[in-house]
Amino acid sequence: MKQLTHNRTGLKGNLLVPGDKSISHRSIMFGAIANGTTTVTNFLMGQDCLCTIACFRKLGVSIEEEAHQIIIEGKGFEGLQEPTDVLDVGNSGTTIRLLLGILAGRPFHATLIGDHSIGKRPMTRVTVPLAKMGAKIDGRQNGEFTPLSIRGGELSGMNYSLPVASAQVKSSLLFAGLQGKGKTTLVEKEKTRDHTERMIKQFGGQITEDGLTIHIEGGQSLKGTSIQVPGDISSAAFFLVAAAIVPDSEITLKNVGLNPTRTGILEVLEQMGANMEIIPTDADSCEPVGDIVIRYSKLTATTIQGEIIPKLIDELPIIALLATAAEGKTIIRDAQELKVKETNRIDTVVHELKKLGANIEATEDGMIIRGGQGLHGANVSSHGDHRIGMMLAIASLVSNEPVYLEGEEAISVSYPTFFADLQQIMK
Ligand code: SPQ
Repeated sequence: MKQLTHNRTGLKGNLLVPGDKSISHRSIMFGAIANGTTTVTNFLMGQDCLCTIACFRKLGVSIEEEAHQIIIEGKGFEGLQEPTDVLDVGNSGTTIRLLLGILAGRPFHATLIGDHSIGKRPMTRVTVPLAKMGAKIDGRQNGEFTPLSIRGGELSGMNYSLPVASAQVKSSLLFAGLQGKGKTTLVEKEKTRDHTERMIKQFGGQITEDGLTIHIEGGQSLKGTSIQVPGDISSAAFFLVAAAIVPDSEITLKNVGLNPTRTGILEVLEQMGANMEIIPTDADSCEPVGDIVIRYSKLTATTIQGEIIPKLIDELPIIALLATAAEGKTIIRDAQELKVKETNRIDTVVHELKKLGANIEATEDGMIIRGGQGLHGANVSSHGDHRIGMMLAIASLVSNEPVYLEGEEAISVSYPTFFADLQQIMK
């Protein structure tokens, strides 16, 4: 159990949050399937992305770390080799779902496993459409859960409407579409993060987007490039909320990714009355980046629903904490996808914040939080979910008694330097 700091005032300073997790995963995957050398700077050395590196090494790809860069020697899709060992994705949903799309077109067999949490996350959302394109995939409970085994091969393009708003499903099918015969057309339910689409273009591929419809031609070959990974807005979110709710705070988060498919948290902070400035910077990146200055302020409740949900899906645990500090009733709707993340994030957020005295209730597709009452001490748990662990660490800053966190090691999945960064703004 880790004793967390409580009753803080005045968080101050500048922070450079680590590289974006979604973009880091994709940089390895595209580097591996492109022809030539790809260099990646500001790669996130979190457990999830290290699992992606380990899986691609097992597929025969040379991936080295040199002078703070990751260097990938890609030999095209054809360069991937049948692994002699199981591919272990650890805790990472992104790794397993996107990897399945890549392996779907490879003429060999692979077995994919993950940790206890991965074993509970639904996979037919990718395995069913990949099978339609021609891949042979099986797994526990008819391919719903790991361990999964896949034998890829010749794929055909297809027209497919995604039944869930999911960047992982979309990206998996785009990787398969790149290898398929003919054109693949995908229609998204709602716009989700578009890092895969941007990266296809950055690696010299062709993809067209028209509202929620995406077209990709099969048989394309990609060319290695250099990728600058921006800071992860999902990691920055914990400190944005910390500064917004801890009295007398002012912090600046530098070099944060500001891709509009990810900035829902900024829209919510603005709606709630946060004192914030966003300063776009001119970076050599295909993703928009900028600095964010945020200060403590009085906050008011809001309603979060509809098409903004995919733009802040991973931030909903920390937004729930934000709402405990806002005057009035915050309602979160349309967020049923939270139930199939590393934990059921509706249940774990409600359960843990209640222990700290929050007035919060779960609904079928979200949460209702009545804010403005303050938090007290308790023993809390991450339940092995990195985002729950970090949310609770930020909650402790505004609790009036000590908070003890069990399972803090889960945080290394996406933010291995989280506690050191928190210390830096508490000096
Ligand atoms: O990789 P993983 O475990 O699925 O990670 C999470 C997270 O909180 O870091 C979700 F649990 O982020 C997903 C995100 O929720 C990362 C992601 C991506 O990189 O494409 C997309 C989202 O998932 P989904 O299921 O909505 O596509």
